[in-house]
Amino acid sequence: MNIDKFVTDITKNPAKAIVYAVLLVLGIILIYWLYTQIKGGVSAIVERIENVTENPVEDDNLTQNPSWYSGTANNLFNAMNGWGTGWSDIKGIFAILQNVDDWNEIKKQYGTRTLEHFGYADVVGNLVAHLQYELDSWEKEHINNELMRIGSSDRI
Ligand SMILES: [Ca+2]
Repeated sequence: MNIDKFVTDITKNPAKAIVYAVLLVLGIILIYWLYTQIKGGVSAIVERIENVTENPVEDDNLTQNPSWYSGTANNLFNAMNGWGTGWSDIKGIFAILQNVDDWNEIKKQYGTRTLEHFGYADVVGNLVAHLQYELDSWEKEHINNELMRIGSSDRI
């Protein structure tokens, strides 16, 4: 675009100048909004990873055999990985949990894994992040009620 022609054009036509000004302001607002969304997403992931390391497990409180926790972490992963979600498997596992240490030990065993979604980006995250990604709002509410029952402050 010829700058001189552009300046002459908007000087002759103030309405056009107002339209350009409004578009410029909207553009700046959109860029700022995108920036806050990306920044918020990054800090949320870091926060979740820190939460996992901040939950110490009282071994004396564990109600299942030690091998059950790593097996259950694998079962939860398998229920979520790939197409669809094995909701009945996930629901059944949460019904077994009796206290916050049972839950924290599963989170510890789960660590950080990668969910493969064919045709979509893979999802790297911990157990809480993966449940948030996989479950619908009704399922999340059910899991949050279970987390409250066992005395965990985690929410999906
Ligand atoms: Ca899935």
